[in-house]
Amino acid sequence: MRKRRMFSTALLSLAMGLSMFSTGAFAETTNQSEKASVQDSYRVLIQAPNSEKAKLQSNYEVHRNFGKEGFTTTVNEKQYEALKKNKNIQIEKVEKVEIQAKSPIKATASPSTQVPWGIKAIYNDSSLTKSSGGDGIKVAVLDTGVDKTHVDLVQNVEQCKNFTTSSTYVNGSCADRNGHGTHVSGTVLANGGSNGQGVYGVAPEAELWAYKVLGDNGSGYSDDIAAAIRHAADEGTRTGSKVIVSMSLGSSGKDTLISNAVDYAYSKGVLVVAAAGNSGPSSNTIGYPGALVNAIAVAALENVQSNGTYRVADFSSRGNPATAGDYVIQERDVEVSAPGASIESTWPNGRYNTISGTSMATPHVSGLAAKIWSLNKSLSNVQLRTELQNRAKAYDIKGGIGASIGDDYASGFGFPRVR
Ligand SMILES: [Ca+2]
Ligand SMILES: [Ca+2]
Repeated sequence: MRKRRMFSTALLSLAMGLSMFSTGAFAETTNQSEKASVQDSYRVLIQAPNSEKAKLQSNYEVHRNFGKEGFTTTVNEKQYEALKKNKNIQIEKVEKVEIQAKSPIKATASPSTQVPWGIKAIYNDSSLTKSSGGDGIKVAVLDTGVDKTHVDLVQNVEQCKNFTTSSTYVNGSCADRNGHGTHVSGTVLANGGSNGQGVYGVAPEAELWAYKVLGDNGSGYSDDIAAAIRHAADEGTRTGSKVIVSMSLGSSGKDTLISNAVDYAYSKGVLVVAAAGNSGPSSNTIGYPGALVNAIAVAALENVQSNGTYRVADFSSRGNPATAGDYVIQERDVEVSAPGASIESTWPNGRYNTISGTSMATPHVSGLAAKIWSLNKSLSNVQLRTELQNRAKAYDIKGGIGASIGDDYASGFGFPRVR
């Protein structure tokens, strides 16, 4: 078995076919398809005419069925090469997607502060002692799962589902053996804990839908993510709820399944927030799904003042300079920025940790969106997005490489805040 590879902070190492799974995730892959060897397996999307489809599906176990968009399965190199020769079908590798965070520092039993700097910054209140708001808003965090018994989160966990192991999902299963999902969930809605000793997120009364779409190593497949996005939208419709999909993940490549799922969710009234990526500071390094027009791409700010404002972190992926400056969002534009460096939040086993990344910036915006929406439930997702943009314009970011007065390709419209 290939040894676990250490990730760089960025998603640049996403070369297709590289095996980046830890031992735990290997086991999951093996369960899904005994037919493919673990060493060189790919998740692929196959589109085929009905006659051909039946034959293929008897030979290759279907992982997910997307109807007209095709179906996904896991194949090895040899099978992949053979399928590529079949002129009757279209086959493409499914994009691998990763968390957008650097290595965590060190888990601790208690937080160094109950109100982390990012929460104070987004509230624009340096003496804030607790946060509030978000009641009734569902925040679907698509990530590595969550520690649903963490004292700071337990009251807010409403759904817990695993999309990585079956052709639908496993209800009640969202164990987080990575830490990333627990961390970003805490930034959205940690409530200080039932013991009153924990940390606060931005919107501590919002409800968490913990959708596990990434394995224990922080990597996952686009088909599972697309399925979870669609499920969040359908659950919003079924329950008559306002839903925010928060994705602290990304890849350098655009994926059709995720793009279509984001468009679907957006059309159903869901607000979609995603990390810009950690491949900065060069221009045009923004990752997907953040780069999609219907997703809000979030850049990361450091707790450092530069040029009179917070500073965009060097690692934060930049958008396209050619389409910046106009306060209009096109594909590959950064939309807003939020605290994403040295962020303290919840960690599995009731602990706390401090991490940096656009992964950490994203849940600040998702939490703010929940807080605003909870107070203005008549807003559509599009109106809520405009409100976030207007708040960002009110706090322009001018610090960091590529940041300047007005809409820029490093920070987007600026830093949206509570007030
Ligand atoms: Ca633009
Ligand atoms: Ca600016």
